[in-house]
Amino acid sequence: MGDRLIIVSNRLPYRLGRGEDGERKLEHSSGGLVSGMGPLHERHGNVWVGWADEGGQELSARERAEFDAQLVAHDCVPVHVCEEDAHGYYDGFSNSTLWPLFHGFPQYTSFEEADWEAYRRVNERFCEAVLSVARPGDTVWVHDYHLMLLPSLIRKASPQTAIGFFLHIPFPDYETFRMLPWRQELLLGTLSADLIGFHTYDYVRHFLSSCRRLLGYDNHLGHFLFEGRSTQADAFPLGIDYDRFHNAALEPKAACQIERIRADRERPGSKTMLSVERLDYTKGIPERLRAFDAFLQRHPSWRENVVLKLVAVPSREGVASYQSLKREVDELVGSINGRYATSDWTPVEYYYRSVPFDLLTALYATSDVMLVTPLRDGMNLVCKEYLACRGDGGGALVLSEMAGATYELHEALVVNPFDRDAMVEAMLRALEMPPDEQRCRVSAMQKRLARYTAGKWAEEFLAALDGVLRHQARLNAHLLGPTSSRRLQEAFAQASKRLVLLDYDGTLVPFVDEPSDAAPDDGLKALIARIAADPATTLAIVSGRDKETLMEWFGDLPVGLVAEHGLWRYSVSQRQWLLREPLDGAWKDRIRQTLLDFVDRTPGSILEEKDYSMAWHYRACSNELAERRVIEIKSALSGVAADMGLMLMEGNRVLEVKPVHVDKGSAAHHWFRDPSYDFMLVAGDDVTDEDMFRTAPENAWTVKVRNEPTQARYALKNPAEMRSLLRGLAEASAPRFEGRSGIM
Ligand code: ADQ
Repeated sequence: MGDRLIIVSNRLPYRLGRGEDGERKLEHSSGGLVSGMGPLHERHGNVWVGWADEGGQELSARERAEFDAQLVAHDCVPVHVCEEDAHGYYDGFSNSTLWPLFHGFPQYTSFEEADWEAYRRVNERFCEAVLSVARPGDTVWVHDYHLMLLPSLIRKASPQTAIGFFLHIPFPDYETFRMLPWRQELLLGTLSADLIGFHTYDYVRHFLSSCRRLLGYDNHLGHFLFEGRSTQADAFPLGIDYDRFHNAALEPKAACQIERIRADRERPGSKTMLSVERLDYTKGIPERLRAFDAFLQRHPSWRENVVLKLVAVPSREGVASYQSLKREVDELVGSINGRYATSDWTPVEYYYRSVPFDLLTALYATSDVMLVTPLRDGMNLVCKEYLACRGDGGGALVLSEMAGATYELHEALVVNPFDRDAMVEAMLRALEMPPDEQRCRVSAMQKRLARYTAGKWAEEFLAALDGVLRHQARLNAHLLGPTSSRRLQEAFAQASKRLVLLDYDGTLVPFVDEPSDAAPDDGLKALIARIAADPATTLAIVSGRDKETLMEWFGDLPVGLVAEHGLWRYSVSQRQWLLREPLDGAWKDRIRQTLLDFVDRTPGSILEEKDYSMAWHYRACSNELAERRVIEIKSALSGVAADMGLMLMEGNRVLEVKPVHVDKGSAAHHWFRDPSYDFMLVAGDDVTDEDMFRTAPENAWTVKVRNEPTQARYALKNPAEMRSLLRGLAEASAPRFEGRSGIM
């Protein structure tokens, strides 16, 4: 990984504010992203690219230039976007399409082509800004849903750049995500990153499932190959700057606020419940207010003895759903206060504004109960900040199970925010929680938060990115580049007797959902014919397919054929299929019904029956279901298989039952044992081809057509690259007969 980090997010860590004297000045923005990335940004040379937030102030051209200059002096690169695009990109696609849909609010989601176009254009503007400062060796870390196209734009312009992407909001399940008309573009946009981070493993799972179902990309423990590059998706739960919050309550400024808040309490001994957030429909504010209403209704003894302080920062006021939420909250607060307030008690104290840091920490430190009950929240930092401010180890946290933070904070009182009874119950438990229990729960959570801070989160993400880059470098060391390809072709041209063994599916043609749709095209056949036509070359297709299919496809060419992973070999000279060893296929009757039952129960799967093997294909099935079924089939058949000398072999989205000892390696041995070959090329793409790679003589050119760990000496990225290699061999081959053309 490079030495310099370029952080990219929608907003910069500074915005334009006004000092006490009314003068314009840069202000630090707050929030988790800034506290996580802040220390990294301050490291020498690092820069932050983002949208320049003018804080709603009208600026002249000269004032804007001054603002820019100030930002640049703080190692920021401002991105300027015209007003129309800014509206379509920010209020439109980011906050009226992605935000509601990703949080599971399809009813608030708009699908406007013009917004999407603005989003694309603004992502391109960000790309230009990144490229204007990027130098070779830099690492770019892109943040959040506003910039999901940016990784692929940067990758296209600068293929070698290390790119990380982190999504701060939930990634929805496939059923929700697939509603987006631009779903594939968004997935492809992020997949060009080397590492894709989410707050929780659930979001990782959802993302991987969408990649599989919408793009057909499989993964292995979150690793997958995208355009020949290894990419990883993983969970990194964001923390907070724990010490900053923990120490804040001890600062004189906050201590003074704390004193004031305590003195202002309407009644000695009364308690405070607090909620703090942006005014957003995902945060569950109306639901919380209704629960509080029900609480006061059911527990009259708490009337006049508890106050709910509701602190909501104005947010996205340009979006209609936020305007109606504001009205709803105003009305609910009015109705509760109207119903229960007395001359010296107001049940809900509502502050519709951002509060300064010292007041915020003082509120945290003095509130008996913190209510964090979003309907959906990627992580939620407020609950973590509250805990960090409890220097006394007291307080009680009511936390929604829909927040990503719940996974780390299970000592909280965890509630379903949609369940009003459960919310009322949790409020009561929190208010009545004995001090010992409070301390026990809070200190357990504090220990975890103090360890996994925002800084640690950033470090771990960058270390994981470094790990992915090292993994790629190891894999790429195997790639058959131009120099080794040339050497391979020279060795081929100079050899007097050559062997070329080629797997078919995934090696010569890409995978398709229906196995029978993968017939060779004319170009491929012409290419194989030309290589095989040279009398000095023996070419064989070594496949898992049945012999009838191979005969139909290649029977008219002078090529050797191996079917069913080595069970059958077609002898060109004898013009007949030879069975590798005498076998009995009676076992198929014993397991056929079991496999057919699995086909019925697994939509999209098919059973292929060959002479001495049976293959259950699940390429067109949902990933989760297929994974589960593979385990079930293995356990259903393991006993029978052992009794009958069979093995269960997993290939590329296929589970095959076949006799033990029959594999492509032993089939290829028929040629490998002949010492007169002075050139051997063996190519394949999946686990069954590894048997050939393992048994091939040391000097053979073994090539895996997938850039992943292998026994082969070299790797190519895809069948297209394999064809291009074969084209080179065809040109070096001596044609046996003239007049063939159309080599592709
Ligand atoms: P948000 O939806 O903004 O963030 P959250 O994580 O709670 O939610 O962060 C809010 C931040 O704003 C906190 O640092 C809080 O202190 C501050 N804040 C809230 N109300 C305030 C007020 N009235 N005055 C001053 N400050 C206030 C998104 C995702 C989250 C995810 C974060 C970080 O929606 O799920 O946790 O990004 O990844």
